[in-house]
Amino acid sequence: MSQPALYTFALSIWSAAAELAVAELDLDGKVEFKQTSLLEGQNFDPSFVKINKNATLPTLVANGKAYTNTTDVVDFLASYSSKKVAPKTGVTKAVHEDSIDPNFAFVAARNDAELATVGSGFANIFTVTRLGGLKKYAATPEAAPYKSFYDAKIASVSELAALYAGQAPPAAKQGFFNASTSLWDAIRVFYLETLPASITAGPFIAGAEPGVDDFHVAAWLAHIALVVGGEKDSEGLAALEKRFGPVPPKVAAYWKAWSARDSWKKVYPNGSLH
Ligand SMILES: N[C@@H](CCC(=O)N[C@@H](CS)C(=O)NCC(=O)O)C(=O)O
Ligand SMILES: *[C@@H]1O[C@H](CO)[C@@H](O)[C@H](O)[C@H]1NC(C)=O
Ligand SMILES: *[C@@H]1O[C@H](CO)[C@@H](O)[C@H](O)[C@H]1NC(C)=O
Ligand SMILES: *[C@@H]1O[C@H](CO)[C@@H](O)[C@H](O)[C@H]1NC(C)=O
Ligand SMILES: *[C@@H]1O[C@H](CO)[C@@H](O)[C@H](O)[C@H]1NC(C)=O
Repeated sequence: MSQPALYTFALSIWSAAAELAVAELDLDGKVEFKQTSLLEGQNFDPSFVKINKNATLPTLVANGKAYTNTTDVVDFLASYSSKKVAPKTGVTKAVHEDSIDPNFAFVAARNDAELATVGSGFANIFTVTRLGGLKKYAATPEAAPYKSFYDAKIASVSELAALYAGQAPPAAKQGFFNASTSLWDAIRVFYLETLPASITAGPFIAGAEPGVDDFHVAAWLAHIALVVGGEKDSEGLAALEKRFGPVPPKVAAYWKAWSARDSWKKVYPNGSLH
């Protein structure tokens, strides 16, 4: 029987949840990693869209069955491993709500000043390069069966590129600022209230050792820390404090417990958050 194939990318937020699961569940060497560069838009290769109609990472294929979202991928890994950890609770669902989408946080801007910063940085490069890959794949004959997916994706990524290029109509820009403001308001609530409330005995949500919820939440929190200015894990708590005020003690203990683990060091090499 062939190994499960796990499609990930080193800079992808949700791939990190699956990668933490692989490391924590002693599945290293038991899963075949297939690097898929989001930067180049490789996820838009029609052969991948055929596997996952939403073209997102992580994706896992085992015994001909595709697991196409992070929750299903991590649950598969947890059931595949002989090491047993605490199963997911409502926290996994909560951290995946669109209202606190960490991928949107990476590209969001609440005002002109933030738009100028984000629109001239890595988020812009990422938008332009993936749009290039997207258009290239969309033009191939193999893409024809998925035309509506490609059309919708090209429209939404082009809209972001236009915002960054200063070419979006004022109403679109204001709508983007509004959506970004709502996003950060919801992130603040999750980070300051939902997360600490979900940690009971600590340091992890599941207790002394990480469980399924923790793989998802760690990936989310690491990325939010990056977006608010913590490039390295050693700078994460200070960056979070600067944006949101004093770090809830349970969250500080959570961060320290995670960043000391071998799995974390593997997924965030050299402490570089993503
Ligand atoms: N709801 C999805 C979200 C996954 C997702 O957005 N993945 C990002 C990478 S972290 C992605 O593949 N984005 C590709 C794209 O938007 O084209 C899940 O839980 O798996
Ligand atoms: C694609 O995303 C939509 C919206 O999030 C979801 O309802 C649908 O189940 C996803 N499809 C797959 C194949 O993951
Ligand atoms: C993940 O995909 C499964 C199967 O398509 C679906 O039932 C589930 O609702 C999805 N979960 C999330 C969080 O999108
Ligand atoms: C943005 O939010 C403001 C204040 O809540 C509101 O007045 C305005 O209509 C919104 N604009 C758009 C385009 O969503
Ligand atoms: C680790 O980080 C340091 C400081 O940011 C950098 O100089 C070094 O090249 C990095 N090493 C690796 C292996 O990424």
